[in-house]
Amino acid sequence: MSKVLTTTPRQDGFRMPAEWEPHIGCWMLWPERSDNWRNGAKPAQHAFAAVAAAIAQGEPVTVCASPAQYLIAREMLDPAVRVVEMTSNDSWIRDCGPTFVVNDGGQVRGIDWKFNAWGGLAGGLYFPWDQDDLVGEKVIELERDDRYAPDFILEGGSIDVDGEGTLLTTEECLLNPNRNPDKSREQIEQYLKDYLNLKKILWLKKGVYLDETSGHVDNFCRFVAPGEVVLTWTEDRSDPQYEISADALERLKGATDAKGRPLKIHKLVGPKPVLITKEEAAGVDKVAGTLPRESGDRLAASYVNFYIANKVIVMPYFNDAADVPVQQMLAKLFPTRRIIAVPGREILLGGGNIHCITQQEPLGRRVVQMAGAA
Ligand code: KQY
Repeated sequence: MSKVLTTTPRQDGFRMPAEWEPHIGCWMLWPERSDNWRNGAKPAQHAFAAVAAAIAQGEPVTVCASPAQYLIAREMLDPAVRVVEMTSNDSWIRDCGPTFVVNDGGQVRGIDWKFNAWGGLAGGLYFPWDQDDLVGEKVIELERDDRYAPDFILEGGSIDVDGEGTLLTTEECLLNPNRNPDKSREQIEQYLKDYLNLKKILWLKKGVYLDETSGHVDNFCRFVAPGEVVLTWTEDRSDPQYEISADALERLKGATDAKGRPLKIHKLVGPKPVLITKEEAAGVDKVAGTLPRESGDRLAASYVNFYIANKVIVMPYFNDAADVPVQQMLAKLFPTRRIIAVPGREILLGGGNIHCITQQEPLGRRVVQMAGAA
C-alpha cells in the first residue's frame, strides 16, 4: 500500500510541474457508459483509441478499462498502449485521477483529491461517483508512490500551472458552493498553495460558455510556456463567449505571474458553435441523475483542450475552418513537438475533450525499491 502522508507537498519540497516538463507516461480511462456516450459508447471508444495512439507516438500510455470492457479495449487500442483493469464511473481521468508532484531530487508523489462528479447532489453530472473517487488512489498505488489525501474536492481540469509557482483557475468552478462549500476563497487559495506549492493564483471569472464542468480552465485558458498563455477567443460580439473571453483578457493583461512577468496572451479563436444533432441526442440513454443530452444544445467546443506529451501535442479538430490555423499556431508555440490533430466531436459530445480524458505522470527520477536488496 502506498504511504498516506499527513504533511503537505509544500512542507516536503514538492511542486506540481508544468505539463510540458518530461513525463514517464499518460493515463486514460476507457469510456463505456451509454447515458453519457452515444450508441453504447462505440464512437467514443474509437475516438479515445485515436487519442491514445496519437499520444503513444510521444510517450507511454496506459488505458484503464473495466472488467467487462478489458478485452474490447485491448482489441481496439494500439498494441503500444498498456491496458490495465480498473473500475470507474466514467472516463474523465483529468478530473477524478491524481495530480502528481515532484521534488528537486526527482521523487514523485501523488495527490488524491476528493471527487464529487462536478458538484455532487447539487448540480453534479452523474450519480454515483464512488468508483471515480478511487481512481486517484489506485493509480498512485500502482505506481508505488506515496500519497497526499487532502480533504478537498478538486478536479484536475479546474487548474493549470506553469510549474514555476503560478496557477490559473476560474471563480465559476472553484468558488462554486457545490465543490467545497465550507471553505472561503482564502482557504481555497491556501489549499492550492500548500498542495501544489504555489506563490500566485490568477483567477478568471468564468470558463467556456455552457461548459458543464462549471467553467474548467483547461478548456478555456492554459499556460503554454512560462509567462505565456492561450485563451479561447471569438471575434463575434453577439456570442455570449465574447464577454467571457474579453473579461479574461482584461484580467490577464493586468496580471503578472509568480516571477513578476507580465503574460503574453495568445488568442485561440474557437470553432463556430457546435450543436448536438437530433441523431446524436437520440443515441444517448436517458437515465435519472445523469445530465441529459438534448438536440440543439450547444457544446463547449474549444481548441485549448489539447494534451502536451513529451514529443507531440494532441489537439482536437472539429471540421471547422479554424482547425488548420489553430494547428499552425500550436506548431509555433511548441516548436519541438509534432502537432497531431484528432477528431474531437465524439469526446465533446460526452462533455469535454482531449485534455479532460488524459492525465500526465511526471518522469522524475524513480527509485526502485527491491525487497531484500542491500
Ligand atoms: O473535464 C471534463 N470536461 C469532464 C466533463 C464531464 C462530463 C460528464 N458528462
